[in-house]
Amino acid sequence: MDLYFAPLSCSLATRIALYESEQTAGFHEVVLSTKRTRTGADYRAINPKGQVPALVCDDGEILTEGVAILQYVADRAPASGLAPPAGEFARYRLQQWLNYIAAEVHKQVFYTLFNPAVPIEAKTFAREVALPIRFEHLSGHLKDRAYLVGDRFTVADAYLVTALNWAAPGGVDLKRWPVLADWHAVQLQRPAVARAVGEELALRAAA
Ligand SMILES: N[C@@H](CCC(=O)N[C@@H](CS)C(=O)NCC(=O)O)C(=O)O
Repeated sequence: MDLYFAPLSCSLATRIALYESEQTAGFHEVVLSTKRTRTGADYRAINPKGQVPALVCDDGEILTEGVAILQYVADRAPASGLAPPAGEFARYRLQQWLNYIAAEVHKQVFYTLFNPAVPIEAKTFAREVALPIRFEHLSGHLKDRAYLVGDRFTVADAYLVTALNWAAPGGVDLKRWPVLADWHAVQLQRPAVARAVGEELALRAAA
């Protein structure tokens, strides 16, 4: 497998899932502003959408969209528990959270905050209205749970820790939601998460 990623972007969740499940993969950094890899290759030849993550599977199939990639990676290593088995109700619960993080947190909030083309009024709405609603919802769910789904770390947690990393650079003080701040701090201590974040921080610093 080969993962196309950009440091500290949403593709970090897939790197975390790979490390959590001890799967090997090649890693190819994409410069999102030029849509080229670090080696100069045209990234749109891999993913015409120009977005990370993209996963080139061992049989050559190319999978895009983070929530699909995360489940694919999890299903290749069922013993990791990164996703409940397909067909069990818990799998739909996982998909519920993956979709919530993708659609409501990632796109509605952080895409709006980070995209320079978005008008200031929309950014203000995202920061002051949309974000608090979503963070309250997540806080309510996590206040008496260690993980989003069931009693072990899943790819939904990998995606959420990735999204919460964006709070500080997005000008959001996560301490306003102590449950989320504490949960995020705990997840950052997981060896696979610490390794993935540390490696991508180093890449970002070197760029
Ligand atoms: N729907 C895609 C969105 C992925 C996405 O937004 N990736 C961002 C990085 S977090 C990106 O590649 N942005 C560059 C762009 O949209 O051109 C998914 O869920 O995988």
